[in-house]
Amino acid sequence: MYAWPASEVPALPGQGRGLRIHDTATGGLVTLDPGPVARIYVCGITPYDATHMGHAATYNAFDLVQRVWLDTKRQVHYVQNVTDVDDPLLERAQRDDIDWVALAEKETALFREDMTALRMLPPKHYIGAVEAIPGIVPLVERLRDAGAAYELDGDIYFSVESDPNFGKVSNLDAAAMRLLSAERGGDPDRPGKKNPLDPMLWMAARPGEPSWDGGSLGRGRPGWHIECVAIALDHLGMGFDVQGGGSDLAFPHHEMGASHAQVLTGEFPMAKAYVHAGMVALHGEKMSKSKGNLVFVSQLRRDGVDPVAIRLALLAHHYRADWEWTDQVLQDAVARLDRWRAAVSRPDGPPAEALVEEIRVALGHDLDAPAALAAVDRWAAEQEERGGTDSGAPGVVSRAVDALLGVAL
Ligand code: 5CA
Ligand code: ZN
Repeated sequence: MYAWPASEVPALPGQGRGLRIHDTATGGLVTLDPGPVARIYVCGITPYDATHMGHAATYNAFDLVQRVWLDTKRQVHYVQNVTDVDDPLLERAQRDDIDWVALAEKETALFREDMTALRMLPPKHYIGAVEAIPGIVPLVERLRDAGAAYELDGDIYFSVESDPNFGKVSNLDAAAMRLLSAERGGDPDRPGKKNPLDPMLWMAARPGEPSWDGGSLGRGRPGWHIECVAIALDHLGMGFDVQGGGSDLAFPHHEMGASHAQVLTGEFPMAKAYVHAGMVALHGEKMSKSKGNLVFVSQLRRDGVDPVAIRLALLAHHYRADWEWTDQVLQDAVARLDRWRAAVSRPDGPPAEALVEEIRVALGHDLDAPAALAAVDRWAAEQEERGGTDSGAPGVVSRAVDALLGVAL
């Protein structure tokens, strides 16, 4: 499917820096050394409700990854999916008595608008689960033929025991995995499974639910994890640089995806770094579509909030931190945006080369956006207090925050 329009990324003077980033699988910082074309897969939305600040924060993190790479003159090959058929989507459509396709299309369209307004760089390939089905079916058949999948009342499950590296992405103990499996779309209590954690690869058609021709699998629809594996392997191949998502995707989603890919290709890991963003909360609880404690990007936009201020509010938190959305967070961002806009509209200022370097260093070190914002704050404060004589500096600052932080002043 089509994605959304790209905003311009200005080229900056000087030299971009490489990226060190936290990898959940190894539990520490890794130095990524992509070739001339960096490859990144970011898990997309399940489009049954509007984009909330948690989604926006997660996509902001992976937008920064790309901006750091673009600054090193690399190309970025970015792939994102849309889980446009899955249980929560079908349940919401039924609850609201609307067609599930119409619901998915409406919310995906709104997501595109939100991403455009927030200046998030679009993926090169934006792929829906439904359109990926012809590529998913042969993968499930291969897993089954390799003895890594089995049938249970017509449904096909992946056997986690077929993967010697199972567990190496999330590094959790069995009890934690079981708990999270039940919370996040798994069915550990279903009788007849070989291992309670085994995830579904292909769900046989249910009455009243959409289904597709699955060849030798019979009619049905794809499981969640194989969806992302099929799309990632098709468009990026094995061993790409980053798989990204919120921390709630480490297990089971990214763990199971790595497992499927391991059995399919004999290789581990599917991604060189598994990068996870922290969870944004509202009123003390993780913002989630299922709980309904949400602040929507589109609602803020309708209320007249400048999307650039929303972006600054996201950037004020380190991507790996769990944090709480409050009115104060937004007010602080609006005030910072005013200060920055005033600063870059003055005719001159202190030289900006050191600031550009500081932003690069901050982002290169595990995407430390708060440190980057603090550096811009200091430049603006110095300009206000002591002025400056460099007439090129405000323009350089403006281009740097645009290119590296996606902030248009
Ligand atoms: N379609 C799947 C991924 S293949 C999915 O998880 N969709 S989602 O709509 O539920 O979430 C989209 C992205 O937003 C995921 O990366 C998820 O981890 C992230 N996310 C969801 N809630 C929050 C939150 N409260 N804070 C931060 N990120 C969140
Ligand atoms: Zn995914």
